Amino acid sequence: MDNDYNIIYTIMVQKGRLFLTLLFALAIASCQQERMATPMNLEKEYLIPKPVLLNATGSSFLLSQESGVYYEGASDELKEVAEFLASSLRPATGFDLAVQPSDGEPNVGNIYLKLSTNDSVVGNEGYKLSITEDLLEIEANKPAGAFRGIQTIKQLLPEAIKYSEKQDAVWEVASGTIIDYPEYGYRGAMLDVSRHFFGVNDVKRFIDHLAAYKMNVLHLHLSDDQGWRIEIKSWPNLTAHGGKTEVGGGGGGFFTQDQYSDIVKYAQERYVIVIPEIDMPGHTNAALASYAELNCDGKVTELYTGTKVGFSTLCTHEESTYKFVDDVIKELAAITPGPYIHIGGDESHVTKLEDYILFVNRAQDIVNKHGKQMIGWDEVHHAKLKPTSVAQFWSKEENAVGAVKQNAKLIMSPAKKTYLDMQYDSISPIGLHWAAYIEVDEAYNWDPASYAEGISKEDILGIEAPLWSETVKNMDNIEYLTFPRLPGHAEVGWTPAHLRNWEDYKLRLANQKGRFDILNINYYPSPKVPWPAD
Ligand code: TNX
Repeated sequence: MDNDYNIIYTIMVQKGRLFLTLLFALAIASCQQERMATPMNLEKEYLIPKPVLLNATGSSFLLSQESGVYYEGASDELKEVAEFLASSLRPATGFDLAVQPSDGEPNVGNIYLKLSTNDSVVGNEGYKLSITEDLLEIEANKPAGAFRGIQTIKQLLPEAIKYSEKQDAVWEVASGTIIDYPEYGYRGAMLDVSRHFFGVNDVKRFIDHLAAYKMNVLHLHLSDDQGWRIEIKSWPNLTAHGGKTEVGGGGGGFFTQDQYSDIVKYAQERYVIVIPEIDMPGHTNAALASYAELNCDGKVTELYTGTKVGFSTLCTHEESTYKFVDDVIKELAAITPGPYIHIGGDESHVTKLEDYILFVNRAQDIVNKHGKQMIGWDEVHHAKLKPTSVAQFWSKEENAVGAVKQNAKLIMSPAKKTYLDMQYDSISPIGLHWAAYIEVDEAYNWDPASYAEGISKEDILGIEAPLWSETVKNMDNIEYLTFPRLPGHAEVGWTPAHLRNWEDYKLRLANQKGRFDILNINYYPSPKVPWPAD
């Protein structure tokens, strides 16, 4: 009896093993199949933002150890873009990807970047990508366009391209043609480094996120009641004292001008401009605590680590205030190659309207005097805006319309749609909800040109998604609120409204999960998005 059982048991174990072995073999085969499935249909690829025109040709291009990155002609800038592409593909592929000039099409198997004579359709940031079995070619009017095009190439390659170590993958791209260019010239995000301070490396990582989705503006909110975050050499106490703390009483911090310039350069290499904001005449407690002469009563205030708004103001009828504004703007303009300086202008609840108007008018002149265009939050419409000035719509439609009536342009940042610091829903662990709860579909489903009555596409430079940091303390927090909403904002700014559709977009967004995971992005796994299983 015992023996019988033993025999039966042995047979079962052996069968079980056989079964497991078979299962294992099948699993490996299917993995390999997945790994080896050559991308043949460009139309099936998951791109964000969705390109304007795409045409699949049913074969594929293979990047190999033999591939190089060639660039046409003598443009140093195009060479830098080529270098950027090569250096972002080298780690995961392990290929050499030598960068070389070439005055004609290179041999089979290479990447080729070239600058065309003016193609009026694709403009400054557009590109034409043509992928055949032989060649992967980007053609653009400007290096900026070629740079946007290489983001498309990176999205078309297997997601393993995002690893920083060599991966065992087949680096193929589906063939076809893409003609692509942005709907709006201004596509940005704002990071509030005042309420909580974030260092250079965090800001650079944030810039990488913007660049990956073809965004081109980083607005840095550099001063507020809780902290002054940029070194001003002629007013050193702004950072020495005013930069010392932050919301909740932490140690704060600030950027030296060298660190700021390093950020600007890093952004420039990614065709992102940095817009510095010094928020005035309200939101100025950090400055008022650092210099007595900025206060109407001539006394410094206490540093502030709470989250109230609207209680502080510069003394708008003292000349010393304008000397201060002039010095600050002068130093900032000198380290800001981009065309804009943001003077804030929001929620100046304790500044009388007539004083506010006087202040914004003078600040505008000062910004212009230092060769820059002024941006202000939508309340600046009360002042006499120049047509070169820009209002950032965040709260009141009538404010934005008021600015448009003065021929100023608009940046669209409606809080109900674009505020990255709004919670996704009532149980989001961080964020605020004074404007709305903004789920991922809500953030995506809107159109800047039809959002508000009295504002049309011609009035709009583009869109910006601001991340205020009252509740945001570290990079994990930044990413939780930024992802996965940011790619949607990028698409709203880039892709024409008639090509945008949530049902289609959510599948493309879901497909980004692998990339988020590889990059260790702490994203909110929204139930609205059909994420693939782990
Ligand atoms: C309003 S939006 C503010 C900021 C706050 C933000 C919080 C704007 C121009 N002003 O000072 O940080 O709400 O969401």
